[in-house]
Parts: sequence; structure tokens; C-alpha cells
Amino acid sequence: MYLIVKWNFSVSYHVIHASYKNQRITSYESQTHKLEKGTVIKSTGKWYAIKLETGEMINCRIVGKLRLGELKLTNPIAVGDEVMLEKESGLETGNIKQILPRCNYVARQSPRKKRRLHLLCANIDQAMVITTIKNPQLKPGFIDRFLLTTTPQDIPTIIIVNKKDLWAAEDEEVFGGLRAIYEPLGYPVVAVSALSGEGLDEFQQHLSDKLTFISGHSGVGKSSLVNAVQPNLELSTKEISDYSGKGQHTTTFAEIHDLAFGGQIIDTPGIKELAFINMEPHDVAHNFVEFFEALQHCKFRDCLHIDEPHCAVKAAVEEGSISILRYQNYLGVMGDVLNQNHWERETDW
Ligand SMILES: Nc1nc2c(ncn2[C@@H]2O[C@H](COP(=O)(O)OP(=O)(O)OP(=O)(O)O)[C@@H](O)[C@H]2O)c(=O)[nH]1
Ligand SMILES: [Mg+2]
Ligand SMILES: [Zn+2]
Repeated sequence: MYLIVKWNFSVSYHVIHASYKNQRITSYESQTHKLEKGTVIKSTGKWYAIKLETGEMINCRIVGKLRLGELKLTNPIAVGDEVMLEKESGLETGNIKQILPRCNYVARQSPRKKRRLHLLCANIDQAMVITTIKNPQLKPGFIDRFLLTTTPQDIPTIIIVNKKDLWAAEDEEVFGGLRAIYEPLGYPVVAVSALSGEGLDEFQQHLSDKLTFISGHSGVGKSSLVNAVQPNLELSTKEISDYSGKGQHTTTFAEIHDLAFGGQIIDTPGIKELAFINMEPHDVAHNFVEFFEALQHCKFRDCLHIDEPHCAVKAAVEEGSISILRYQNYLGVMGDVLNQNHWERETDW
């Protein structure tokens, strides 16, 4: 369905893959000790907690330079990455020698270095964006921005709306509105409460036997939800600040946790905002799935659905078959992307 985007991704994937292949050859050539394969479970900056195929945990560093392929990243390795490492003799630590090819990843524009991407996780089965309608207030634009980080790679994404216990009748209506918009597009929408336990069965069914990446603003209850389905973890959680109404950035490192009923979940630090310096306007247009379907009826094949004549997306918004909320959020992202100077964009990865 998303031919053009797919093509772009497969090109960049092959570029990455090719450079990993080269890297593998050089590192095997120079290798003197046996390399072992492991998965990155937690990354705390310099140190990576890695689970070996035997189940053994080992702390590793990167020594020397790793080739990173074409991705311009602020962090070379993220949770979920598979790596080859060499144990340090006589010590309980090791050195990472190679990163194996990723089948997918989620990255965001680095808040500090705008021309770089910050890798959030790799090799996941699915993603969940955790939101709330109340405490903190819903920011609907965020859901659509999050979907732009996963949809280009066909990562199945579920929208979880937490803190159902706080809802009044009008909040139930907001939830119904979200469900009506996103479920027909292929994104399930699930209401839960980590506090009261409502909806946790359905939440757990979605998690079962998969590696799930969860993300969302600080204070929406990501860690509380992980604790609710796997209580022995006792992850720290903290109240929303009275002053700002925002979360307090309690979780500071992404970490993969095993789930006793099968599967694993990646709890992550809250994110403030998502920007898209890495996308061209057409990448944005093609990854709003219903807009991409409508594009074939637009007069111009390169229509960006802004003010072009005979635009099928605008007609669908007017007639009500495309959500006005999605369209407004789309215009928000598109405005950001178009306002960036072209030379500021990084799309050649
Ligand atoms: N009423 C209510 N409060 C909840 C619920 N889930 C979490 N909370 C509260 O929301 C606050 C924030 O929860 P956390 O789990 O720390 O949120 P987080 O998303 O992990 O936040 P960061 O780690 O900062 O990104 C805590 O005071 C929780 O007790 C819920 O379902 N209902
Ligand atoms: Mg947390
Ligand atoms: Zn159009």
C-alpha cells in the first residue's frame, strides 16, 4: 500500500545492511576471542546490560569505534538491539564489537541535536502509545506524531488510554471519539486504569508473547501499568506535579522487563514532544494511512492536501469521512516540516 515509503525504507535498510556486512567482515578478521551474541536489555549511557543467549546477564561497554551504517544517531545502541560481544578475561564485563542488523527501530529527533536521531528501541514486535484524557490532559496531536514514528515501518501500534478511573461522562465521550477515529485505521484503542484494574485483561492480551515498546508523556502511568501487570518489578512512579500538571520524569532509562504470562515490555522515560526533521513532506503525507489511500483521487499525484485544487483528502474532511482532528494534526506536522529550511533536514539515511 505505501509503495513509495516502502521503497525508501528498503533502500536505507539495504545501505545499513551492507555496511553491517562490511563491519562484520572486519571485526571477524581482527578477532582473537570468541564473540557471543546478546540482546541489549538496558542502556544507561556508557554501560549496556546485555542478556546472552544462555540467559546470563553481562555489563558491556563499547570500546573503539563501531560502524553505525547510515543512521545519524546520538546514541549508537538502544534496548532491543542484538550485538556480538567479547567477554573481558578475568572480569565480569565485556566489550560490544558489532551491532547486528535491525529488523526495525523507533527513533525520534534528538531534542538537543536537531540533525540527529535518538534511537529509542530496536527489533520490537509492536508499540503502544500511552495517553490520558485527564491528569495530564489529552494532547491529541501527540498520538498522530507518535504514529508517524512507527507507521513508516509497519510496526503495529496500539493506543492505550490510561486513568479511566478519573473519567466523567464527557471523558467517556472523548474516548469513544478516539476509538471511532483510530480503530478503522488499524490502531486498536484500549481504555485502562492501572489504579482500579479496569481494562487490564485486554491490555495483557495485547502484550502476551510479544516484545512491546511503550511510550508517552511523563506522568501518564507507563511504569504504573507495567507494575500492574508484573507487580514484582516495583518500578518507581511519581505523582504529577501540582504546579505544572505534568509528570516528573521518574523513569530515566529504557529497560526491557520480562512478563510472567509471556512476552516482554520496554518501559521508557516520558517524552515531551516529537518533531520530524528527518521527514520530507511526502513522507508525512504517505504515512497518514487514510490520506495515502485518498491520494489516488487527488488531481495531482504529489498533492500535499494543503491548498491544491481538487484534493480528495480535503473533500473527504468536508464530507466527514476523514477526521477533521487528524487533518488538523496533519497540518500541524506538515507546517513544522515545511517551515524547516531544506538544508536542516536529514533524509538521506
Ligand atoms: N488515578 C490514576 N492514577 C494513576 C493511574 N496510573 C498511574 N497513575 C498515577 O500517575 C502518576 C504517574 O505515574 P507513573 O507510572 O510514574 O507515570 P510514567 O508515565 O511512568 O511517568 P515517567 O516515568 O515520568 O515518564 C503516579 O502518581 C501514579 O500513581 C491510574 O490508572 N489512575
Ligand atoms: Mg515511568
Ligand atoms: Zn490531496
